[in-house]
Amino acid sequence: MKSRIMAGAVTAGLLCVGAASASTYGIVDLATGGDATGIGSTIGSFDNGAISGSMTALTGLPLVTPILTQSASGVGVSEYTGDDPAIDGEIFWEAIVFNFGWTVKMISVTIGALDSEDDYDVWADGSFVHNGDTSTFYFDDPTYVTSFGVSANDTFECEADAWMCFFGLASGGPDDVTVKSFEVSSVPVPASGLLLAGLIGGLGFQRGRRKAS
Ligand SMILES: [Ca+2]
Ligand SMILES: [Ca+2]
Ligand SMILES: [Ca+2]
Ligand SMILES: [Ca+2]
Repeated sequence: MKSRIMAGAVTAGLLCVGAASASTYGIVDLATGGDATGIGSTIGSFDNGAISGSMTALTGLPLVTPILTQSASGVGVSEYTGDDPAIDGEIFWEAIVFNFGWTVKMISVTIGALDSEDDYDVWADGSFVHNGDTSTFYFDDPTYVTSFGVSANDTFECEADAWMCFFGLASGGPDDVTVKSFEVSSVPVPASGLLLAGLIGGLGFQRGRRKAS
């Protein structure tokens, strides 16, 4: 009876530790007035009070230093004066990479300025994970990263009717999207470590009791 009460107390303690460590870093808002700074530079930063990191504007256009842009729809990339301020795929791809500096668990990324012909690619630690055209993409659970990115690469297309596009009867254009927000969660490594230590301790405790009886 005494051992059962003790086991219960140990379990309750571990559950408390687990709950505390599983806190979320929440949503990082990249729209104007949100959590982003350094707009107008190649490398900016984000900080929502729970998590911070850097964001870098990239382009496939050679010999160009792209900069971060921002609107109510989120952050984008500008390759040169007059370029579409969104992450666009005109001639060369553009992308933004968000770097945390340590491992987080990705929940989702929400895309802004999404039109009918827009699609975007999502990257996790430099590897392609998704091509999509929905406003919010949910990562596979679990997806652990130190960085993720969003890119666009279609130059010109008329998805609905290619022949109408050819004769100028339908409009097409490059992918052009923004990153409006993303959500990340902490990685519960410390809790798992404590849980493991607790289990090992618990096994030792049981073994000790069995020997005594
Ligand atoms: Ca652009
Ligand atoms: Ca461009
Ligand atoms: Ca497209
Ligand atoms: Ca668009």
